[in-house]
Amino acid sequence: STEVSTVTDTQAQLQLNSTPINHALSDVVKTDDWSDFAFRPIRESTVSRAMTSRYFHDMDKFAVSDVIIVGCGSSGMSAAYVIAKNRPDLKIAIIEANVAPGGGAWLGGQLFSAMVMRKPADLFLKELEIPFEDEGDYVVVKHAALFTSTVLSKVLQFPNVKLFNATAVEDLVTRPAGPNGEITVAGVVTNWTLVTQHHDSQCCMDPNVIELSGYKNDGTRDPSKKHGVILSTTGHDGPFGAFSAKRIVAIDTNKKLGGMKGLDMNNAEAGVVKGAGAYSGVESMYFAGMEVAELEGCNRMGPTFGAMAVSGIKAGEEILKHFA
Ligand code: AHZ
Repeated sequence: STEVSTVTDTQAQLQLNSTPINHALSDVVKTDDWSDFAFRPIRESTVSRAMTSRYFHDMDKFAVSDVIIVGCGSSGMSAAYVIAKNRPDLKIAIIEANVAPGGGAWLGGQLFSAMVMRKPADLFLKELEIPFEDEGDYVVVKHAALFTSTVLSKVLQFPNVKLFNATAVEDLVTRPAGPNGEITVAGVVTNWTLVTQHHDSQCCMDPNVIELSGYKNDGTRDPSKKHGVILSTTGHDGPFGAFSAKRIVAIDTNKKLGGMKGLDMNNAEAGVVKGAGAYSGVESMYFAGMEVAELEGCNRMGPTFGAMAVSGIKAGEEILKHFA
């Protein structure tokens, strides 16, 4: 009888093992040991061409862009989402110096996972269908990476958005905009970030440019068209951060860099949202996120991200009004 029971156990075990497992390849793999599995054939040069042809097509397509977003952190991504969702006809180029887009929003703070957002920023999370715990005045996303990966995936799926990562903005293209020395920004100067980091060790490695739309061949504005804009969201000062804010005060001599002040969550988040949007000193230039704190001298807020999302949304809305 012991033998019979063993057979029954083994049969039950086999039964369990043969429970169908559903996955993407179930329909093509029909053997237990995957001996029938094979990839389709490919040439190495085909892979190379698949990448390069698309990259250079995109460089060509976005050489003139309607919106150039500098920096792909939480504020830049939030702005890109709002602009791209509302205006699928605008060409939006996002330039990110890092290989990994997302800026500081992969962790909540001090390498901790959870991301805090003060209400009403939870409305943006609801729109993006990002789950959170409701703690009354604030909400918590279980991992900052869940926020960042979700916004990023939505932004990247818009056909009118191109992310150029591992690419640094090295300067702004400027043009005269009035009789009294007024200027407008008309594009960005770009380079591979690895090149940007080595200008002091190699002889001249010239950059590339992305121009804003709405200009004629002689560099003057085409009055029949809405001109493009730059939104800078490069975060607070650092090796790359506060890039456009620092450049703009060198260009606009009436403006002094405010400099980010000490941590005060309530004042910082209100200040950054208030200061987000069009920069009055230089036409076509917009700011959001922590770069606003550097430009205008707001406090920092530390690890609470509501103002990053909301300042991006606010700047995005102003840009949409410009194109309306
Ligand atoms: O790599 C930078 C980052 O991903 C990128 N960036 C900076 N300079 C650039 C340049 N060209 C291209 N010259 C550049 N890319 O900009 C991104 C900025 O993202 P971030 O997350 O640092 O900025 P944010 O303002 O969106 O979010 C700030 C989050 C912070 S910092 C903070 C505090 O210190 O108190 N608190 C919060 C919530």
